[in-house]
Amino acid sequence: MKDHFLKYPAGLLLWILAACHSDGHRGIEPTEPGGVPYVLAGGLPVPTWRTEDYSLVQSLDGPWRFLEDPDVVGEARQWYSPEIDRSGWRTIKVPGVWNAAFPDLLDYEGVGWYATEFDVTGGPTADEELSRMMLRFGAVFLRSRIYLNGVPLGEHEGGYTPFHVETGAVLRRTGNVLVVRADNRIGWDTIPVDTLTHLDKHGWWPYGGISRSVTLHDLYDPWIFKLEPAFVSGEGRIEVSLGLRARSRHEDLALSWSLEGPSGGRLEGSVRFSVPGRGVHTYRFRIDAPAPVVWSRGRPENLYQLTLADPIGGDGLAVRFGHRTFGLDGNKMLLNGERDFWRGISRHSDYPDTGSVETDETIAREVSILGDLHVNHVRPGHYTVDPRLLDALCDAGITILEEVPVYQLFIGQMDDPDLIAASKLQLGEMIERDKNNPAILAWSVGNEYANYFPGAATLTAELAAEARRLDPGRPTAAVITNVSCVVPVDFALDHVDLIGVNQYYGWYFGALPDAPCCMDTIHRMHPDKPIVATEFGAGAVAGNHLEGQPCPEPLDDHSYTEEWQAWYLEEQFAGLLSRPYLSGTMPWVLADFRMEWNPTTGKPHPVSGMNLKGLLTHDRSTRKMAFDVVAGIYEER
Ligand code: GCB
Repeated sequence: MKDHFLKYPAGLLLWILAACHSDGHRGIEPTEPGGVPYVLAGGLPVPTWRTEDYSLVQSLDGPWRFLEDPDVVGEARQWYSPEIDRSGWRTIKVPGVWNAAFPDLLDYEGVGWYATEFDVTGGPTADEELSRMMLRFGAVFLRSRIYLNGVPLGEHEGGYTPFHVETGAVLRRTGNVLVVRADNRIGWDTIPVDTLTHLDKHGWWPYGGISRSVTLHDLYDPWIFKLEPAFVSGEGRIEVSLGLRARSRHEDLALSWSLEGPSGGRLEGSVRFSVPGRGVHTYRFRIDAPAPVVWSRGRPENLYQLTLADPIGGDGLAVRFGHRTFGLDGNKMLLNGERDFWRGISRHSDYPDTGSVETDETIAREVSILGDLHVNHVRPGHYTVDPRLLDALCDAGITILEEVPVYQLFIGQMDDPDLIAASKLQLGEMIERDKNNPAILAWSVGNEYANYFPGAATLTAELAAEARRLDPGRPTAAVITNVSCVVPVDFALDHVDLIGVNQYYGWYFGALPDAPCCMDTIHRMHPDKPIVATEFGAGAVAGNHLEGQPCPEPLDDHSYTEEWQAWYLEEQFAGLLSRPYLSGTMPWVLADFRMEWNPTTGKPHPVSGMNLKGLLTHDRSTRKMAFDVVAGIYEER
């Protein structure tokens, strides 16, 4: 933040001029209620993902204690109590999920308890101010209850989005015992849901427990939870939306900001504002800057950083953002004004040793593999992924379709008001966290829910409306199965801007040449909406080859050989790419991953509990033949 250097003379001049024109103490406008939307989760507003965070006091990651609770006796036996003897508990590294950490718990679906002890090593010096602290959990799958020093602090549902609990007077300077009760049972009433298609079996591994970092924060008064800068339609003007949560009234606070541009230029200023009292308050202010340097896949370094000093003198809160346009023109997508085609891939956060936990290494390796595959776009999961992965994708110039885990909901689920509310909350938590990332092009409101039943209309309309309320500039998407190609009925797609179609012709059903016809049907139903082939693929066991047979093998079309998978994908691409209206192809899937039902085609599935449609093996060490096929097609486009 302190760097001032300017690399480019032209950029320097513009920034100096702009700095001269920006009035140092511009007023800040409180907005009407609802003027800047936000989401409340567990009583606290969901904060923006940040690159620097003045509120951070300490990380609580590291070795914790863990005990599984198959008989659900932990509460009755007070396992949350600081006095409990935990010498018999296992040790787990947090972030860490039990199914990956302990081989004997690979299949365990139930309750697990995590515990750690800590002293407060920073934050306010006065003991009475300790009560203003907050614990942040990056993600805990799926339902969690938080206890501090034996006192329940809060609960959260949703395994992929962060949540926060205030410590109140329970926090002590030393000898704190933090206990997390996590429950990874997916039910009819959770999001993701237990699906009717595969009762009790899930489409990806329900890795249970603490899967992202745990941190302790000092909630200053006021606490800045939201910082969203955006260039106004390509002009130099930046509108900044700000959200504060206050515990008291403040008159005439000064908030200083600094803005760093991609050319190394820097602007500074400050705004004054008053906080009318306790509660959540939102504001808007303006920064005059030179016209934006556009973020694009080719120029991913074109990012800005806006830093706010904490009004009472912390280290600063900084967010990255970038300017690009992504618009729809009939059935075409336009990125920065040019026709966009997603040379894409879908993937899961799933690794043999860490399960769903991303580390710096898994993220760096994944982004480098995506580069080798020549993709320009990714659907990173059927769920909200680690924000560090999204930042890394942004830095690599790979755009993103981020999805909420509204997965295969059926009648009775799609119209369940509680499930709609839970889906909406998870969608809101995702959008509020990630909105500043310019690589995210659209929000997907769900995958393969039963769009051919009327209940899909309300679900889709409500989710799309929530996405638009929070982020009016970004298109919404829904991903459907090929059922609507067979029976051209749909109740969802009218409510979203973009359509994703998953089809497995020639693998699960039907004949491969029918794949593009399926797209044609959806195109006829929605000629003015962009359509992306969001999933298609076939399984192969790495190292399994066709011996002495012509390829494709004449009779047996499901041999799980690398040749057959490669041939299948070539044929799919040939058919799909012949359709000029199509806006993208995203084979399923980057790497093999654990799933609970066997994605079988009628033949015995060669590796139980593993989806073998990966272009790479689960550990990413081996590339199947299909990897080069896809890389070759994408390199040429
Ligand atoms: C799908 C699902 C995806 C599955 C895939 C498969 O349609 O969206 O979650 O993993 O098919 O391989 O069956």
